[in-house]
Amino acid sequence: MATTIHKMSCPYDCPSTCGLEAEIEDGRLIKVKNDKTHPVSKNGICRKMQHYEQDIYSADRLRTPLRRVGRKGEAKFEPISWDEAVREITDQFKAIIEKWGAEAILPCVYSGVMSDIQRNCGDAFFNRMGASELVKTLCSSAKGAGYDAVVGKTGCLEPTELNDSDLYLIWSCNMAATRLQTLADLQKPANRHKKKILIDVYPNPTAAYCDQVITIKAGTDGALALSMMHVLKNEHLVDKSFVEKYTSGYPAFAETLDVYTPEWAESETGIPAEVIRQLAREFGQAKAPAIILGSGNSRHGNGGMTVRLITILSALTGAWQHPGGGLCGCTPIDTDYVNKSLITRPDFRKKPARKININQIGQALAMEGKEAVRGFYVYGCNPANTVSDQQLIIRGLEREDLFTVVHERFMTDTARYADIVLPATFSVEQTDIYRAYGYCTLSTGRKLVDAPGECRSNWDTFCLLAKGMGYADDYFDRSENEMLDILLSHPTRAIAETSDEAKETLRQGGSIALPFSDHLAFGTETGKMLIVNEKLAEPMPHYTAGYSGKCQDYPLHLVAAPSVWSLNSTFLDREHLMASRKEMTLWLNPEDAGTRQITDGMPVMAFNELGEVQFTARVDDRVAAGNAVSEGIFAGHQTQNGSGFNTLTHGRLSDIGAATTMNDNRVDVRPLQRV
Ligand SMILES: Nc1nc2c(c(=O)[nH]1)N[C@H]1C(S)=C(S)[C@@H](COP(=O)(O)OP(=O)(O)OC[C@H]3O[C@@H](n4cnc5c(=O)[nH]c(N)nc54)[C@H](O)[C@@H]3O)O[C@H]1N2
Ligand SMILES: Nc1nc2c(c(=O)[nH]1)N[C@H]1C(S)=C(S)[C@@H](COP(=O)(O)OP(=O)(O)OC[C@H]3O[C@@H](n4cnc5c(=O)[nH]c(N)nc54)[C@H](O)[C@@H]3O)O[C@H]1N2
Ligand code: SF4
Ligand SMILES: [Mo]
Repeated sequence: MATTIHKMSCPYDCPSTCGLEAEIEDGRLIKVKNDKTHPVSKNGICRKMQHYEQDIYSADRLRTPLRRVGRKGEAKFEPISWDEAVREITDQFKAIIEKWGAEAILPCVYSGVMSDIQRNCGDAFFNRMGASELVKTLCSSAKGAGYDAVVGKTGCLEPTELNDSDLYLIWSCNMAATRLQTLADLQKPANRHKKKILIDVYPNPTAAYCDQVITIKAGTDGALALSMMHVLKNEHLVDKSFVEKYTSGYPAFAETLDVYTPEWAESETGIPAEVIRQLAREFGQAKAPAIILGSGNSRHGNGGMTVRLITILSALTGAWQHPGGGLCGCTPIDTDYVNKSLITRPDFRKKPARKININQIGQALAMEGKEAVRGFYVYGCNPANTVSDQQLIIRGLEREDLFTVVHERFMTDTARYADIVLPATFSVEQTDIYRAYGYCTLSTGRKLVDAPGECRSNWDTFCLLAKGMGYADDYFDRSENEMLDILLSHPTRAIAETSDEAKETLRQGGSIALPFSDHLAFGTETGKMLIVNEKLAEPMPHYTAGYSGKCQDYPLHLVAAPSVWSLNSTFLDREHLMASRKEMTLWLNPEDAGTRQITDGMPVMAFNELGEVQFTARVDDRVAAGNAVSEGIFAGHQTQNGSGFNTLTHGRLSDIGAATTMNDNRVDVRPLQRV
């Protein structure tokens, strides 16, 4: 049988959106390799995607629609046909709408699939229905809001531009997991001698590639940024002409900096004042220092303010005017490439509906009476593992009067509670458009293989459900191929301006490189970087504590970090990756461990007012005192006491951006055995 090779994109929630080559033989995906012509993945892809075919042909994959026959959560189901499934779902939805109104139905989607058509097509269906609207801020919207508050719609550094930087501050980012290709670039001979400093709450795996590791008390990064700016000001390292020309508000801000001495910051951050001074000097003396900013420190009650302060810091020395200088890690693209409203169809919604923040679905599922959610439709998301307030979510999913549909590829912890499970497709079995969020690339991929069994894409499923609901709009008659053609033939201005060759690549399936941004063309109303932003409730940036800083009812600050071996709750089916990831561990500082008689490798219980979660202790003197850090998300059966990390996290929102604050919770820890 002849093998054919096709270009595709990684569909997952990862800043790289690697270009891949799929080897197809006899209608099956045999192998996935990196696309050597792709600007991001030319040198390789991560271990997770190297055996994509193992997921696609996994024996654990869902292959038919299922109806619940056991108790909720028991995962006892019987196979049914799509006709039966669609009838049952639409009958239930119609009955709920009739009795309680459409807002009693809540969709739940996040980032299981990141391509635009499959991720967003459900919005059209639920807009048409008039269902409750999900506010989708589970990831990094505080970071986006903090960055935008200073520079508006201005693209940050594209990682390729980091080749021109002369100092790297890798701040709250585990590049070894989330920006692998860029980390490889930083190791190239031309960049190897440039100093790399990691600022994190624990020595994450990127520490091995850094010259200096500074660990900080979680949630206090704003204090570090302010005291660095204090030093820059006092030691005349602020570029006055840059600040005057490109920013507004500095004189008033500068006056506030006097109190933020390194000694003050030492007491907040736990970093010795001398280390802060030295860091500020190195940063101030570099010509083109780059801050590579991850999302970790934005997932706090003060996350938006922290990112505002770091964005301002990145500019005060004038770095933004030099190639390679500035901030990398927010979105490098300052314009829209996909006309998303053609997919989401806001015009289908006849009147505004109530909004429910995804971080608070636990609370939403607990509402009673007229307010109660009666229908819950989950796709591309696994809230029973990935969303805060896990035990409250599970109690909600257990409600007998909640009708739950889960469209999934595997029997996830969320799917176990469904009344109806629908089997979903993988990226090679569907057509879509993919815009990277960490690089300047745009790609398309047409369906390459048929899905096994009766799996259907999100698009096809919503079209079927729409018919069942009696929605006659043309939208729901289209195929996903036609939807892609529509997107490409109603291009945004940015796509219209690309070359004919690029347009053809997108029509056929493949990747195009997009232009980098002009980092000095600030997308704010005044065209200047806003050090003081009068539109915000707090115009003057200053130090604020997060939830855990304000209320220290438990002694340790709990933080979630990404695992190299998984991607949120994706890849949990892959035995080899799971064997490397091992069990759930909790990193602790020796002092915090010692006072509790905890030693390295010991089973421990972390607890707070929300519940208890068992971990294996990992004691390391590089973890900042007061922090307790755990990598990765684990399914219930992979945990040690049945409870996952998010059992311990509240659904509280960030200061701006209404984002998750899952890194901003307090716990205590006790040993489960004697020394
Ligand atoms: N403890 C802890 N919690 C976290 C995080 C953490 O680091 N630690 N990270 C947070 C962050 S940053 C994020 S973005 C969220 C992500 O959380 P989620 O949005 O829940 O994303 P995933 O867990 O990656 O994937 C969810 C499911 O989508 C399914 N899926 C994939 N493709 C498709 C498709 O085409 N159709 C359908 N119907 N389903 C599909 C997958 O099988 C998977 O089970 O988690 C957050 N939660
Ligand atoms: N292998 C792998 N890749 C992934 C993911 C994954 O789970 N695994 N998740 C994907 C997703 S959804 C996203 S959003 C991106 C995220 O990718 P990035 O935005 O680049 O961020 P992360 O690499 O997740 O970095 C989070 C880091 O922040 C640290 N941190 C947490 N709180 C603080 C704090 O208060 N101060 C400081 N200084 N550091 C803090 C954590 O310890 C962790 O090392 O990665 C994506 N790629
Ligand atoms: S998960 Fe990230 S690094 Fe791995 S192939 Fe996908 S985009 Fe690339
Ligand atoms: Mo994310």
